Amino acid sequence: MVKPDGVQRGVIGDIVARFERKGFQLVGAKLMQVSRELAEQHYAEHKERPFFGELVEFITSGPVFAMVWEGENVIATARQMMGKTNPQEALPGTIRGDFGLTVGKNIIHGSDSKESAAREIQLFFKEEELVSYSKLMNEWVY
Ligand code: 3AN
Repeated sequence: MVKPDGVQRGVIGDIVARFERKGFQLVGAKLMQVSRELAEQHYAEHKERPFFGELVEFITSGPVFAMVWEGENVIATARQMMGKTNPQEALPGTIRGDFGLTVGKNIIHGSDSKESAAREIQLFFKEEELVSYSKLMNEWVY
C-alpha cells in the first residue's frame, strides 16, 4: 500500500513500475480513503505501541493506493524492495531508501507474512475486486 505521503509525493507510478518490472503481477489496486475503523483494524497488532495513535492519524490523513501483487516469493521480495522500516537505514535503490526520510512517514506498507497478507487483503478488498488472469510474459520471467 502506498501510504498518504507516497500519494502526495506522486510516486504511485514509480512504485507500481518497480513491482511490474521485477516480474510481479498486479491482481488488484485502488485509490481509497482509509476510515478510522479500518486503520485501527489494519494496525491492530500495534495497538499497545506508543505510536499507535500517530499511525492511525497518518494512514487516514489522505488517500492511499492499495495493491495486491502476486508472484514467486512476492512477500519477502517486496519487503526487500521496500527497504528497512526506518528510511534512514533503508539502502539506496529501495523504495524507502529512495523516497523516505522518517520512520513516521515511510511511503509504503507491505504485508510481512502470508497470514498478514490474507488478513489485510480481505480488510481492503472485496473478492470481486481481485482479478485472476494469465500473463503470457510469465514464461519469460520464470
Ligand atoms: P513495517 O511497515 O516495515 O512492517 P512495522 O510493522 O514494524 O514496520 O511498523 C509498522 C509501521 O509503524 C511502520 N510502517 C512505521 O510507519 C511505523 N513505525 C514503526 N516504528 C515506529 C516508530 N518507532 N515511530 C513511529 N512510527 C513507527
